[in-house]
Amino acid sequence: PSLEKDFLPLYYGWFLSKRSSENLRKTGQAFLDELASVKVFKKEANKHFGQATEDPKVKIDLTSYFVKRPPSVLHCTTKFTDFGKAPGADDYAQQEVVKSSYGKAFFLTITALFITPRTVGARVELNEQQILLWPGDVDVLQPAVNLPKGSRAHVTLGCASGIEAVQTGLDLLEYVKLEKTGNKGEEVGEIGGGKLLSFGNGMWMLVLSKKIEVRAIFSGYYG
Ligand code: ACK
Repeated sequence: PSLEKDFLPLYYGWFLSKRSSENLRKTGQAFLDELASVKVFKKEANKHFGQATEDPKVKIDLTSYFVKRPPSVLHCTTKFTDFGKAPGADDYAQQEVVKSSYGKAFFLTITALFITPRTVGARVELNEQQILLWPGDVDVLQPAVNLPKGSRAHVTLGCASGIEAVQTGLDLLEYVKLEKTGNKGEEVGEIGGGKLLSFGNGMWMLVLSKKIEVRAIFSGYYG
């Protein structure tokens, strides 16, 4: 037994395989491209995505709007431990399930893609085994909105200029909060891949008709 404290990572999470990362990036890209050409989106986008316009000849470019993209393989954060400084970091790291799962392979299920004026991400549906690795203190929207365990599970695909990646999970919690209060979104129609829902305020979600399975390794990121 070491006398020294374990050196904790910046965050724990599932790190997608290179191939799954590439595929999910492409799917996200296709979503942005197609959304940008949807008439109702174009009409409303002006308000929320700055550069957009109603002029059908002007193409909305969501790819350049979400200018900050994860540099390497994509991931789904479980616990942000901030090298041990974050609240609950030690408790999380010391769990038997966290230690025994470290370095193990998983399949994650992606059920939807979403955007807000701040972020674009993929919604992850955790199974019973994966929920065991989910921290108890992260599905919270201030002030005091507690949402079901795993609600925040996501993969960040991009952020608008000046926005940090932590925002993607908070944006997803915002969707879950709306769903909980009975706002299931307005069905806009079918686009490639699934059903497009509008929640207002620049919040758009594509519910995938065929869920996407991605391969991922549970591990820590040390930066
Ligand atoms: O996209 P993400 O889930 O959001 O992955 C990145 C990763 O950690 C490295 O920055 C997430 N992250 C950053 N700060 C926090 C935080 N305070 N709480 C939860 N997740 C965070 C970020």
